[in-house]
Amino acid sequence: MELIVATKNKKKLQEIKDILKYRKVKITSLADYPNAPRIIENAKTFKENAIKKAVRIARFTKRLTLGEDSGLCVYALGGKPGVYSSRFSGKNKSDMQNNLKLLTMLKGLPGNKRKAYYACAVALADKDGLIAAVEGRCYGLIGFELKGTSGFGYDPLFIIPEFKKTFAQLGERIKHKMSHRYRALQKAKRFFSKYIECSRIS
Ligand code: ITT
Repeated sequence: MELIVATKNKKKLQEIKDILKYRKVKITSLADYPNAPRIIENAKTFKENAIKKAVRIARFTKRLTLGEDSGLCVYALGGKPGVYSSRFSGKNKSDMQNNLKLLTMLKGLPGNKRKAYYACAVALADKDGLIAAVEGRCYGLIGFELKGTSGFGYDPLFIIPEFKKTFAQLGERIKHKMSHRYRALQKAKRFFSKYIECSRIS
């Protein structure tokens, strides 16, 4: 059995593999399908983008596909960077540049005004269309400086209040048990298991 993860982000792919822990499922990604169509992420919600990724790639490959769209939403910025998280400081800019832009925009804001959440939408589709779409969130605070080296994206700034540490300091063992991606994938797993069960029966 193969599951394509419709992503080009290697760190996101690794997190998905680590969280799903499927031993009998071969997890591939867009790196294995260089001719797959480019998905333009122009929807207003994470869920719509995730559905678009899953449905388009499943239609092209005729295989079970997982689409994932995620990002950071900061209350003081009206939910920004949101669906624009990966290109917050412009196209082809680095995670570091995105983090520095965020710090600049939040300059002068006290700790209690730095509330934020990570959101993750996961969609499953096969050649016949969408199977399910689910979402997960993880709440935290944006720090005053970058801390830690683990993870990717905004992890050096994203503080989990109960630990008073960023995801980048906490490391993957803790992140993968409480992240937005973990929560969305836990919900998606139910649909995935049912799908496998039905494919075995038919
Ligand atoms: P694909 O579209 O190819 O999957 P991408 O990196 O562009 O790759 P998204 O459009 O879903 O993926 O944008 C996700 C961005 O949100 C990501 O690049 C980070 O900036 C941020 N992000 C999402 N999840 C994160 C996490 O777990 N830790 C840190 N930053 C995260």
